[in-house]
Amino acid sequence: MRAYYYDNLPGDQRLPHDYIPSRPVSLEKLSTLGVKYWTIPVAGYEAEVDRIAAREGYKNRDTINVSKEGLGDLYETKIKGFFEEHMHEDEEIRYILDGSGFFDVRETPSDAWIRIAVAPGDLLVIPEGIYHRFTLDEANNIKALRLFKDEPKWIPYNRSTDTDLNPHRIEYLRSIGV
Ligand code: KMT
Ligand code: NI
Repeated sequence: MRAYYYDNLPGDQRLPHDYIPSRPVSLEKLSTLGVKYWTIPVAGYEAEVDRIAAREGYKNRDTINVSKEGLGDLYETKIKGFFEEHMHEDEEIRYILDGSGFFDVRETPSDAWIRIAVAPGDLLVIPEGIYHRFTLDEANNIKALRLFKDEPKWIPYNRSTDTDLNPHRIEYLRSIGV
């Protein structure tokens, strides 16, 4: 995992969009935004992921393959949807099994984008209520375990004046002390 401020320059979302020189973001900074992170070697990952899942109450899981092959006819629509700025009413928990990609999360109160480059072995928890988006990188492939607490709540609520008033958004801002 590597996190840095997104340069906001126009151009392909799959490019790194790293400032020159890069403006790195620390794990502590991510933690103040409620983003949690672990690294677990993919070889024999099951036991460690099970342990964290039990501790954190992640009862269910499935696998998602974001690639042309994995998504078929849904590919273009999904890729567009993932990159719309949105929030969820539950955590978004991803353990990367293969490939790579970028999760962008909004820093508050600056509203700057922080880009989190993920690779196999990364376990990332994006808190409920945070504004975020996802894109593949130029390799165009990622395979991830999606973990969830109870019923999957995958609904993306695209950012708007309505989401600013969503109770999960308000609770998120309270939780980070904003
Ligand atoms: C999501 O909800 O944005 C995704 O599942 C993206 C792909 S998982 C690496
Ligand atoms: Ni999401």
